[in-house]
Amino acid sequence: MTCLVMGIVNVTPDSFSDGGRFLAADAAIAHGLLLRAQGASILDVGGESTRPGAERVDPAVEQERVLPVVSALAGSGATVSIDTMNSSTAIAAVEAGARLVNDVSGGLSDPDMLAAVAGTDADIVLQHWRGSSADMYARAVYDEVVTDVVLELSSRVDAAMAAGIPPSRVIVDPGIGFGKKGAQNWAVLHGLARVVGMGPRVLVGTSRKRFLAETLEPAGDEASVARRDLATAVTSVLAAHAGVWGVRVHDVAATVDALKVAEAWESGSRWTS
Ligand code: PMM
Repeated sequence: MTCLVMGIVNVTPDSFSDGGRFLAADAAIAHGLLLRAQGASILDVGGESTRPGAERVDPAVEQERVLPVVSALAGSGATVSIDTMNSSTAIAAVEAGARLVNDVSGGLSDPDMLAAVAGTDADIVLQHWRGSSADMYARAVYDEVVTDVVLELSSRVDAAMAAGIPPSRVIVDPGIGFGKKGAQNWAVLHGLARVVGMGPRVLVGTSRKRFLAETLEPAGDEASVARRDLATAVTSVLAAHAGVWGVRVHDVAATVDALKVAEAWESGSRWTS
């Protein structure tokens, strides 16, 4: 069971989880370096919030936020991913040293995204997505959620191939919390092995998301960040057990510890006296 940890470096004033604390480039860079020291294999830098109801950000503003952070972190030797739905930002970030493009819309938001990434040697994360954050819950209607997610992701992998990106450069992500309500997220996680069975590497992001808080507390109450981080460490271990390639988290230290414990548990089967 090996599973990479992708640490989240949000450079937005309105991210629901860091509340803009890392808006300044210097603070974001310092945060990224800390996450790397804690064991993150990849740093995911984003300049546009995707929380439900968030407004879109102009690509120029997005680039102003993320490019100094991408180039400093890549320059320090970190593997950097750029979390963007804009092809211009993706290309500028790859030029600044990013090795992965993480598109939560799976290439659907910007019609130029797949062709743009095809022209680089970056990998691409194609996330399951059914529309922009403003109204994503209106589209949370599924026949059978795992089957629908697998089929819709497969069509995005096909679109990437048609644009010239080989499957070896593709990572798929079931998009926890994107166009999915509470129990639908648990259904997808329960069926994660079927997403892994598609073939490409799989990334999963449960970190601090609302469906975790809903499970921890009776409706209406807000679970603390610390409790969401503990819950995230548990879901990340279970995702690793289901065979995912990576987990995207805020609290890297907690998830790295949890994965180490799970690995020690598994390697017990190799113990001989
Ligand atoms: N979730 C968020 C943002 N980007 N990218 C991928 N690949 N998968 C996710 O689940 C994902 C993502 C939203 O969370 P944040 O606002 O806390 O970063």
